[in-house]
Amino acid sequence: MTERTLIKNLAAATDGPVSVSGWVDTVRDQKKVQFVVLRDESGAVQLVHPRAFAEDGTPAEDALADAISGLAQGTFLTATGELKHDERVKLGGVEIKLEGMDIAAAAIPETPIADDTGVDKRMDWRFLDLRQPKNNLIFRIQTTLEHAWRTYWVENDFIELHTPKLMASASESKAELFEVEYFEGKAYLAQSPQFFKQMAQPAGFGKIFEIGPAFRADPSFTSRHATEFTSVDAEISWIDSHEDVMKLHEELLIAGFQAVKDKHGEEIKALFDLDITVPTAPFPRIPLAEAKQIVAERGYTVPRTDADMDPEGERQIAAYALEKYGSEFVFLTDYASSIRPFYHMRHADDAGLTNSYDLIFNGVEISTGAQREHRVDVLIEQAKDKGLDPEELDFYLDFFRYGVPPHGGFGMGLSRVVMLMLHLPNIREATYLFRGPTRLTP
Ligand code: AMO
Repeated sequence: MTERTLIKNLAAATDGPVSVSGWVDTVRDQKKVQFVVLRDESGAVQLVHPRAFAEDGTPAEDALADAISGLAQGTFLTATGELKHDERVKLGGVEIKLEGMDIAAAAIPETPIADDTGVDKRMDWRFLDLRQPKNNLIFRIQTTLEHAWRTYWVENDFIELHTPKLMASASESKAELFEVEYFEGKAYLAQSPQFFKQMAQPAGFGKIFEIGPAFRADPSFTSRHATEFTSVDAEISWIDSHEDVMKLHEELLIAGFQAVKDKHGEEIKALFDLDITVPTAPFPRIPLAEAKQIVAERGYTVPRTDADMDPEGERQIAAYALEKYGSEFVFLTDYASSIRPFYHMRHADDAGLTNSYDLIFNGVEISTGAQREHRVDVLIEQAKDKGLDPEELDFYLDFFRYGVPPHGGFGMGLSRVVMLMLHLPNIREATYLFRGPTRLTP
């Protein structure tokens, strides 16, 4: 493979022969000198070529000049020449005096998207959109985040799972379920690895994690929902309560944010004008009922008392946590059993509340976690309470019939974390290829 210099590293390189590869951004074809701005995934640089003239001042044969004149925006080429630092050059303080070009792939002259193109059309042309260094950085940050999480898990003796995404029944509520034809019968796309990550507990795995796809047939068009998303899940045994799950969650997020700040802090500042704040534990914990009161005192009433926080409620409680505790993260705890799934453990002294939480980051829910009900008789009652038929859940209930440690865990949307970390306006920006009710391509 050819060694190549990333454009962002040119400023720190010494003057002399250099070779860079990238896409043509603009060509300024002047009478005496030609300029080409070349971009790669890390930045842009100016290439310059003074045209050749005969002694009498008439243009001389100049194959390189002809090639430059014929360049279309988006053409991918390798340029060789002499790197020169020059403070007067606005673009990075360097330029390359061009000596040769090797065109790998010429582009069609009309580029379908420009800087001001709307997000939907940009998604149509996602590969062009992703060429932007800012967009490239989003996915390098995501890589660092996932790597830091895996490192944390491996160092803490977790086992990585890959649970099946084709299922015989729903894994969350029956709403939002994708049904697919499966030979003579039907299958369903996994909405979360919930049942199978719990199964790893009676299997004796103890601590597990998974980063994998989840599917929700959610018809809504919001800035935070996708029909397919990457779910980051963990499940641990031998817990006393959901407090142990929240502690794990905090440690994991701190490790991830620290790694992102260390590796990309400067680039994030330069491209997003943002300082990454590494959170500190403990994150504030506020019971949901109290959070609703706090929000009401701030002048916003969540429409229904028996419901989850709505988006405005989440924004308000996040603003409160930031003002009062200086924290971008806040756990909302003790959700009512009426709005939680049957498998959440209920309070010993108040069956109306669960040992569960949602984690809000910069005003949006990024995760749900809970201690699970592991006593099979209680679990069956809770399922019935939710109108579920225990017979349909028999495969799941079996996990609890042969000795299961008390356990709990959480599920977290990867793109939501990235979106909120970088203050992106929409989950589509933080998803490589977004899937929504009207988007199945590219
Ligand atoms: P929940 O349904 O709250 O909990 O999902 C967990 C997290 O997954 C993300 N998420 C989504 N992201 C994008 N688009 C969607 N349509 C979408 N739906 C959910 C969110 C959310 O907080 N099994 C439980 C978790 C557990 O208890 O372990 C579950 O799936 O960030």
